[in-house]
Amino acid sequence: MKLSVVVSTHQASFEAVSFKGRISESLAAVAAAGYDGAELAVRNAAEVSGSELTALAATHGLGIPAVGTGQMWGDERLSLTAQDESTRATAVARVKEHIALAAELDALVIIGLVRGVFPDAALKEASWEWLVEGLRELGAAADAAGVGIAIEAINRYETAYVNAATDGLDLIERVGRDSIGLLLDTFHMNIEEPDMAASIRMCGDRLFHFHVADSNRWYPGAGHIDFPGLINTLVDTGYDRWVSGEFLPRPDGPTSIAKGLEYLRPIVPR
Ligand code: LER
Ligand code: MN
Repeated sequence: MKLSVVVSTHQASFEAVSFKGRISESLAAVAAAGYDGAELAVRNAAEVSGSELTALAATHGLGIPAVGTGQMWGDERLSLTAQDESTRATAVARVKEHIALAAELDALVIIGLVRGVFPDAALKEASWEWLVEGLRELGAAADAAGVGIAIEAINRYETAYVNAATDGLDLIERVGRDSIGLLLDTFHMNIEEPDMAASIRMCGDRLFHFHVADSNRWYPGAGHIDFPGLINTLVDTGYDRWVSGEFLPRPDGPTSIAKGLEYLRPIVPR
């Protein structure tokens, strides 16, 4: 398994990223800290260059496991379940640009809050249909581009769509596309999963990506999640993808990534 942390290519309202903007300096800091890669949070794929990012990551010897899309929701309120049809179409079109970027970077695309948050009660069924339709269209584009999509299970206080692993597996089955798998995030799992290790096992090879933050969303080791047990479970299930730190930059970005790696490196097999 390889270790990465999340950095944002631009300023963003989402807090749990290690660095924002000044991507060249951010990647240099992640590499200097000893990580294998940097996951990129990208609001608008049209504002970054895949070839420049590939070259920059290579300069620092870093892989890019995944490209996040959540800032489209966080900063522009674009979502796959927006009531307004043209907003949904824009969200799908913009995620397709992420898919093209991810193809250049050899990365996954993450579907987090771009799915939307809380539907109006009267629109609940329609909203789920919109979500399935949007994901089918994105899944087809991802299949054609040879890119994987990881749908993230996110806790109930942030969204009503897909809070736990079972919800994610149900949705994936409904969408019916091979390119789509799940992203589990220990911060959300600690709130939603009845048994975190059992949920990892339940996902099996549908688990495409793994976010780590401790119970307080600080770096792993700063709270009470049993990371050694969860990492052992990942190993047992044959997971050999990335473990990506998505935690608050506290007390500051450099300290958090250093402490996170100091804790994770001895327990995550290379
Ligand atoms: C994004 O990966 C995440 O975990 C969510 O909490 C975004 O709001
Ligand atoms: Mn996450």
